[in-house]
Amino acid sequence: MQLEKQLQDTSLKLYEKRLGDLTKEQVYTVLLAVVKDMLEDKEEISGERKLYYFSAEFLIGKLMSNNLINLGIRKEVRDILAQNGFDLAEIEEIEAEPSLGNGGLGRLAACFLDSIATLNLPGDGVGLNYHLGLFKQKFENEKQFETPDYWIDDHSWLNKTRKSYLVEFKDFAIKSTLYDIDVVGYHGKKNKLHLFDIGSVDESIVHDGIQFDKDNILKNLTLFLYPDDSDDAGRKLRIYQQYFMVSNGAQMILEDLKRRHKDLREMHKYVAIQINDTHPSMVIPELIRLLMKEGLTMKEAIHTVQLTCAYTNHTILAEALEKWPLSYLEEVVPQLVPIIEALDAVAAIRSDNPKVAIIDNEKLVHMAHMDIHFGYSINGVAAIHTKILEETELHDFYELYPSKFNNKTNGITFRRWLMDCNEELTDFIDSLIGEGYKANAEELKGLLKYTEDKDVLKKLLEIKELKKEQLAQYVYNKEGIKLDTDAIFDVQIKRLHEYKRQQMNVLYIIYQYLQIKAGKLPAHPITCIFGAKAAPAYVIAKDIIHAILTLSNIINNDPEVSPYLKVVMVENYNVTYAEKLIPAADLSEQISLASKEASGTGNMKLMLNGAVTLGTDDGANVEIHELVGDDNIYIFGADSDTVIKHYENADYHPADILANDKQLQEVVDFLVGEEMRQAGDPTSLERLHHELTTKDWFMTLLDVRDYIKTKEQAIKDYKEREVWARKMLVNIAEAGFFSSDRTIAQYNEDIWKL
Ligand code: H2P
Repeated sequence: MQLEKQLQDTSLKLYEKRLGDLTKEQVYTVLLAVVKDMLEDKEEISGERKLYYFSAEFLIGKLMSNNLINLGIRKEVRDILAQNGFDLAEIEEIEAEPSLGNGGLGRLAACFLDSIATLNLPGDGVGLNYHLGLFKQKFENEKQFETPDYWIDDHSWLNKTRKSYLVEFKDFAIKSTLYDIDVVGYHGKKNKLHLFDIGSVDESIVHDGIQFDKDNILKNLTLFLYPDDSDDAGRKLRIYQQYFMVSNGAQMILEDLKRRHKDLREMHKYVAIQINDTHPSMVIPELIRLLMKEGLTMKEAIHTVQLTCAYTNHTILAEALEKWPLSYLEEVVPQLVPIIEALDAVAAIRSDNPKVAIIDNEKLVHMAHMDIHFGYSINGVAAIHTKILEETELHDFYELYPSKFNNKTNGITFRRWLMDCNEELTDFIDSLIGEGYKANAEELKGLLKYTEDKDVLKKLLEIKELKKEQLAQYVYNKEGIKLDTDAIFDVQIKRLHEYKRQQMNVLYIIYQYLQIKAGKLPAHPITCIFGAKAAPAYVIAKDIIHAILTLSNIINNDPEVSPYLKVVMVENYNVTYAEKLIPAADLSEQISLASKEASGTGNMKLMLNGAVTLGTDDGANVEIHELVGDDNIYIFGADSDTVIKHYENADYHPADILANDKQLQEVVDFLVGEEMRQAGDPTSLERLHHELTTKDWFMTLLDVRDYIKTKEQAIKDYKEREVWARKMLVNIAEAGFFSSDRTIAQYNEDIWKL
């Protein structure tokens, strides 16, 4: 009653009309205003010690439905809207998705914010408000093009605050503007996501896709996440962004401590800072600098900072472990240089091993090294990843600081990845085991008692069928492609990267296509669905997209093949699309080269929604495998020890494999055969072919045979519907471990101690 009145009053106030007479867009605006008011009234979570989660990305997704769930009013709102002639789902569609992240890293940060608030821990996010986000992906001529993602409109979740800080660079200073987004916990209080910005950003300087003048910092600073860093100007822009983020965050933290009359020498008693990947690493020297300005000696400043900061490593790929030339830092933030040099000197006293130096012989600053020396905790994001860090990648550091190392296996919030995106499954689970699992995810195990219950298994299949139909409708509206819901939905959705091996899936598709052409039909029709963005300057990743789209064109238009095989790559894959794809997936493709995928979180989301994993023993797949057992997962490929040895011995050569496997040679050569050249761009296809046959750095050909064999087995097994449904059930039941509530409880217990 109260809520209905609020909605009606707001409707009258904003539009001088009753709710029932508004357009859908107006209803959205009214609902947004009412929910924002409710959030405004929520109490903030407080405590002696507070966490600040610094991250370049927060891939928060649309917030309306999530906020309604966490406020506990979703059903009520749905009823009120229905009485007024509106469908809540349609209203929710209107919201623009914030474009503040790229892939797993940013989505993890978003899940963490949800869990931190839900566990009633005081913890805010600190990041930047990129006006045009990562980019919007467009497909033209079977290729990816990038355009600006204009996600901020007049009505958004951003609340402009009065907080502002002066950030000094070498040649100028900029005053920031702070926007906050309220983050409400499930039936709980709230924290905030702080997004810093500047008033002078000018979207009109962007032309020809996402080109812009990289030197014009006042106009470009918060335009894009991850601006192209293939030239000097781009790399410096990233330093400008990173420093802007951490200096604002650090100033805000110190301001708060002073307001609370705390002794800055004891900052660590009141503050924990989690450095998410290396992008926020400059927070360490910046805090030291600011504390010295407040009168601390360098020794005192270093002491408290290193008890405040903790670092999470998300990848062992060298490209993501940032190393900035000292000369760039001198040009952008010279005030940090003496501090970084002093830290390097302290590190050199602790160890004379050049491999752990902060500044190396080529005058490159290793940001991760600074984090490890001057942070009190370093964690990996899945058991195998942390083990590889300790034993291989960061072994020298592990010897130096064994007790700083710890593992925190990633997690996902079930509010978004089950309750929000799959209400049908949620309701069904509620009916079987009650709602306790929503607060204590381990209770999902209660589902295991139904593994022999035919009715339950049947109902699970029905829900999957329904979600597949919903997805098919959505894909048809967006992409104009008709999906056959009887086919297996085989889903690979993640950032495009060679180590994630979308190209191996491409080879499978070619293999299957040639089989069908030769009259050998698959055991069951299969639809291969991809969603992925490639970094704009990553040429081979774009070639892989081109190969997928070209294949999709050939196969979907071939009446001989398309009844058995279909290929779809959805445009502009994002959180919203993930929420449609994940509940509808049958097979979850997690096929990275073992040792390379730190954890993965899509694997957890898909499992929770009853998809069965087809994957390598990599990242969190290893833990999924342990939980569900051999019968409920399809594992293939070389293990991480074997892969690491191949790299050490430099003895992997794709040509050797091809020389001994004529059929595989034929599959690979199809990429540059007549059909593909006719339908696609020969230059791009040849480049990919050349890469695969001469280099294949991520060992696609090493695993592809086993991959094909295992996938064929999965397709066969899928036909045994009840047996398959049991696999689905076990996966859902064992997913509880992957709740980000568990992950965050562990972070708090071992690292933050809030
Ligand atoms: C990265 C890792 C994933 C990990 C995620 C969160 C960088 O995400 O590669 O293995 O799960 O961080 O820890 P992504 O590749 O999706 O951008």
